[in-house]
Amino acid sequence: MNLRNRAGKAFSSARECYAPLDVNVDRALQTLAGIPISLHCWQGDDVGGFENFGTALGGGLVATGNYPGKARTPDELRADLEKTLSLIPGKHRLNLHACYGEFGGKKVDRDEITPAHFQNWIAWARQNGIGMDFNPTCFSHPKAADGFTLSHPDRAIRHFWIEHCLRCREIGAAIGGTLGKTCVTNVWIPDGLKDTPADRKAPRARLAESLDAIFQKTISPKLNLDAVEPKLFGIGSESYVVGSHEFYLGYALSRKKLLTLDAGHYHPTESIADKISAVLQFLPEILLHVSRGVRWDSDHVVILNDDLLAIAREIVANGFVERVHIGLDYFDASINRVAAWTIGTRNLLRALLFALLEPTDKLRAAENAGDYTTRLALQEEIKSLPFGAVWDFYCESKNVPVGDAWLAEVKQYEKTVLSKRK
Ligand code: RNT
Ligand code: ZN
Repeated sequence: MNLRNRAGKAFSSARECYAPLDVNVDRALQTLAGIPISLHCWQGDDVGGFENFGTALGGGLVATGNYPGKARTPDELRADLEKTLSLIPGKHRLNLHACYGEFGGKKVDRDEITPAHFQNWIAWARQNGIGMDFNPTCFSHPKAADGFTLSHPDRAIRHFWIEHCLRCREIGAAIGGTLGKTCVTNVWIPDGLKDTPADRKAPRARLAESLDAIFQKTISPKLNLDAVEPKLFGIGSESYVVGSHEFYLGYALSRKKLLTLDAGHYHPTESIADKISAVLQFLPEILLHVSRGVRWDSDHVVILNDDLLAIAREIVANGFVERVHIGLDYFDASINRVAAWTIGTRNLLRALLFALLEPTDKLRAAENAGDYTTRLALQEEIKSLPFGAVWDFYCESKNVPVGDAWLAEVKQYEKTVLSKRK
């Protein structure tokens, strides 16, 4: 029996297992095919970018490891992304940071960037039929070296970053317009303190004012949507982060912005899964940075664990697929970077598929009847349904490698392409 027949046969018997639970497997696969994941460009080169300032990675972001073969140029990064996209079922998106512009060897400062510096990326996205998202880069820069940007006490420095962020929104609009797919531009800043501040209020007041200045210009939400990303603590900002969760929740609500929930930005036992249905009572849309926190690091490669399943489940079971923009955010320099992208994205899709195969109606009926015994019993039994067969069939039907077959392709790519980058 060939692979296609085998996957097809396993799939038909899997479909039969889900039928008594009233789970429509075909509809689940259709829905999954319509959910784009925004792939973060920064996994490809350890958040390096293509500027010419010679500044090291900053803002508390640390990429550990020195696995060979990282992308050194935009063309290499695009080639690696193409390889990755060929191993992942469905149509996805690219999430680009401003420091990945193409500046032709010139020093173009962050307050000087224009859509022209991103033309190649936009053209590439168009060729590949994918949408794009965007991010100001408010770190790895001399004007962010003391740990403050939009909340900096120095007005001139604040204005520099305001100008950068405003330009990023305009670039986002150019991206959205050219591709005909709305761009989400996400503002994250590293501002914070290692030790106990004497003044927690003033930096927050300055941040609110800076954000208002950035968002003063009206940009059509068809072209670009603005998002703001909170964090509770970071490396070097253990005692105080200006843009905390409460700060940005209040900001997003009062200014009608998207809130970005990063899975690695909360206390270790605090899950963003529970926040989704809470904030979506009051906000029309949100952005997720799907990541994995491990102790003090917020950015490990996403694995198929309970946290990830819970996030996917909350999006799907509550009917939030249209209101939640899903992006990835992690960087691991200790393993093959194409594999890191592939593993995390495939896992996120598998979590979404698992959620789409949940017998939600049955679970809710049990819950509404007060029959928590049935709810728990079903929640546990569905864990051993043949979900893997459905996933394999999906990969097969989208012409991407089934099971771990993608790994052989990555190893081959490493041998023929990545290992040549010295
Ligand atoms: C940092 C934030 C932010 C960055 C990227 C590179 O803690 O999560 O989203 O990871 O902008
Ligand atoms: Zn993030």
